[in-house]
Amino acid sequence: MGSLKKSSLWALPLLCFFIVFSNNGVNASHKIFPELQSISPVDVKNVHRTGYHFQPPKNWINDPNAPMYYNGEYHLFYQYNPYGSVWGNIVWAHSVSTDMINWIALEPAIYPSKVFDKYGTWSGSATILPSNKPIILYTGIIDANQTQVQNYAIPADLSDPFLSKWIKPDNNPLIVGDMSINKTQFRDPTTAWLGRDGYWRTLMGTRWVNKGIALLYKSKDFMKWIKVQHPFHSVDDTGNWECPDFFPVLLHGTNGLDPSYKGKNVKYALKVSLDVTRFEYYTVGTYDTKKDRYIPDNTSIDGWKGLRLDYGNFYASKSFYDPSKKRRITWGWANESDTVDDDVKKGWAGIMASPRKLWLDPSGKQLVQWPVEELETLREKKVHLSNCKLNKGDKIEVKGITPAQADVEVTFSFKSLDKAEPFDPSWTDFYPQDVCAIKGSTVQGGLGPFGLLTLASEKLEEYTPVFFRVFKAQDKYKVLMCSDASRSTLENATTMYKPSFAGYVDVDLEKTKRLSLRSLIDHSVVESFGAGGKTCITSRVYPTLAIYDNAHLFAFNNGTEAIKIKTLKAWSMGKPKMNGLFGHSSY
Ligand code: DQQ
Repeated sequence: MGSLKKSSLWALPLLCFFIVFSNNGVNASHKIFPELQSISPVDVKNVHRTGYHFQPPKNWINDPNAPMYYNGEYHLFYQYNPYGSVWGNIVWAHSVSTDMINWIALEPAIYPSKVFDKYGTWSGSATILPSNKPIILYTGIIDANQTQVQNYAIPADLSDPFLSKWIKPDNNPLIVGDMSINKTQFRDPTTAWLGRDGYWRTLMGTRWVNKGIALLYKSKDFMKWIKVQHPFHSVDDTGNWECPDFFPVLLHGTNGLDPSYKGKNVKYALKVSLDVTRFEYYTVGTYDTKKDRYIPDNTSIDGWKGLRLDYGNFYASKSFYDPSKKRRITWGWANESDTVDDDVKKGWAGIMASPRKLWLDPSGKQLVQWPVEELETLREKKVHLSNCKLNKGDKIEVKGITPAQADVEVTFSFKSLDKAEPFDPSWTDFYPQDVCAIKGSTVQGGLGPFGLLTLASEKLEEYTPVFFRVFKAQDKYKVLMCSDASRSTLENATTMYKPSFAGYVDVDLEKTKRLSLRSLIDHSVVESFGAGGKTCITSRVYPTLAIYDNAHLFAFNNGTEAIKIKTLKAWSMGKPKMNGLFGHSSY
């Protein structure tokens, strides 16, 4: 970090209280590499494997499928290649947990075996029927052209606490696209919800030419489904919609809702994953139950420039209602940013981002996400800093924890907004990521850039900065949050995808003059939550020097306005049980 002065570093410990103590405590999918998809890894490279994020012992993973809570167990299914570390041979791997942190791997629940899914078992969702019976809707591929139909599966034995075996009855498929449907782009059924009229409803993602569409199907008995003629929602020029997710959110408070909730004081959110950009976006809006249509609010941009659950490596997310804690939780696939060759060499690819509780912001305009509280059980050794001043060019090292596997929560404050840089009006047409690429962490600013340098090597040959920068636009301040992978690794300097991910943060700085940031750092992932989870960014990075005990963590300021670290708490994170018990050896 060229412009950060080392000399000022030594003075910093005098300016703040530093306490150390221990409390014991984008890859794409569907791209087929026939020659690579069944190469079993000889050995699995550990250096970038995560310590506490969800991943199987080896091989490729993509979308989270049918997350659910049932009789005391959380279930997570996911798209998995049992034979290699690139996409292909996809089955539904299955893991169970009582806390969403420690996982036991079971045998795959759903895999190609019948005429209605012989060529693939793709993504889908779980619904808990009123008699407390789980049922899964998933997409089956029935031929080499990738023709898609919708199937169901049910547990073989409801008294098995793990629901380890699933049956695919012979009356499948339940839904076959009619003549009007593009049958090779017709997939990923949502969790179903029950309307006042006694009909179940589910959505599928599709496209017509370049119009992205969420198709609605209705059923009285969950077996016979009819297509509602008009799309539930569609948007021109967004391309194929994958993995739609539709759910109600309460206007007030952070509790979640069952998808069939019929009370008052709700809004709805529709999230879609865009095949073309490999990003997701969502809108907040209303659900016209009479017309069976979703209408986004005019405060939500409906298209590629819309709000994202995460502005980084995060795709095909799926949420579920957890009745045990009355919350809605979302899971997303944090895809790799390295190359296919690297994945083959690593012997694995793909992790899940942390499970996040999600709710509606009091403004009613956006969703907020925060790692589930259970994650805090992994917090071990702790460092606490308070009231540290960071002048322009200062940085302070956070010592005493394991920076390669950590959880950091920090609140920055400042006295004035006067030094905020002007926002160039031409940037209005840019994605925030483009602005971050221009205004990176080394580009000196007024109010910011300030934030954290994560997974940093001692001499900063490698680091992933997560930071804020405040701009003054015509009528308001604009806060940019970046998670910039451009200097994250010395490896593959030219070929690796090293994006400067970014999003804007909708906060009223004039009132508070502070900004908070939480980063979950885990060897090859930095998952960050700005302003209490209003803006989230996940970066996948592959340091070569900043690994294990050689990784460092710093807080920095590179703007002329002095910044104060009001408080910073950082923890070493422990290692949960991760899919090791029954392993995947038998398939
Ligand atoms: N991945 C699945 C599809 C889905 C896509 C196939 C999204 O069902 O549309 O592995 O990543």
